[in-house]
Amino acid sequence: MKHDDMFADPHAHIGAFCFDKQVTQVFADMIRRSVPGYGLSLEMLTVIAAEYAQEGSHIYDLGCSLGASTLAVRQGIQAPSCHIFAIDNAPAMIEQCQAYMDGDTAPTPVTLQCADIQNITINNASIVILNFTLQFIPIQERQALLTHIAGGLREGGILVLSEKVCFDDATENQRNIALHEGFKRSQGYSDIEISQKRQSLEHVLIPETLATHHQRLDDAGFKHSQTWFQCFNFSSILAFK
Ligand code: GEK
Repeated sequence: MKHDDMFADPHAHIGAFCFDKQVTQVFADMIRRSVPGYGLSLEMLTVIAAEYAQEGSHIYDLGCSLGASTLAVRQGIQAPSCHIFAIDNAPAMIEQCQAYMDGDTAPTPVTLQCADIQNITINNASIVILNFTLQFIPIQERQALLTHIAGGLREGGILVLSEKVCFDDATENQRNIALHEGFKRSQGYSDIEISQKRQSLEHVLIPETLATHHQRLDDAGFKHSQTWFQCFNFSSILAFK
């Protein structure tokens, strides 16, 4: 795993964050040291897959990056004749992801697709995963995507939605941002790395409140949604069709 030092030196100009080759090379280290609870989200995907993957159904990992969530669900699936579709629109991610899939021997077949998750077919699904991906979709396009996902899920199917979140109350919001930055410092990031990364993500990763997410899931046609994980300003929701 290559160490993430992308923002370690002072940059004259901070460009908008994008998922290019340089990010792909350090991504496994970056996400683990930046997202509190990321490892737990993967462990629980294995548990969730054992519980919710239905026989003969499709499982979608939307914004799969290097396939960590795909490998976690693949390990957990007990139901026969499932098929996983892992999709990302970053070519460098898909290329590296393919190499990881080739090295994994779990039986459920995986098809990788380099595509925008807003333009894909979703059908016959028992599990759809958005593990820290919706936050990169423009806010005004999020409802259509979730409605499309709900439409492609079987009865009894679920969506796992993990996101960075914000809070309506400014003090609570600031407190959680400070705690998240404390987490990053504990993982070895310096103040300059934290501040340059924050600038780079400013108009790229747009968090919303948990209440906004739950309301949108209701509007999309999910019967019920439950926050199953929260650590500071990172959360994961299970939504039930
Ligand atoms: C994990 N889920 O390790 N279409 C397809 N992919 C997209 C789009 C889009 N419109 N927008 C962003 N992405 C992974 C981690 S990372 C989270 C997900 C993060 C992709 C983008 O290329 C990137 O690979 C991924 O979504 C987000 O469990 O970096 O915080």
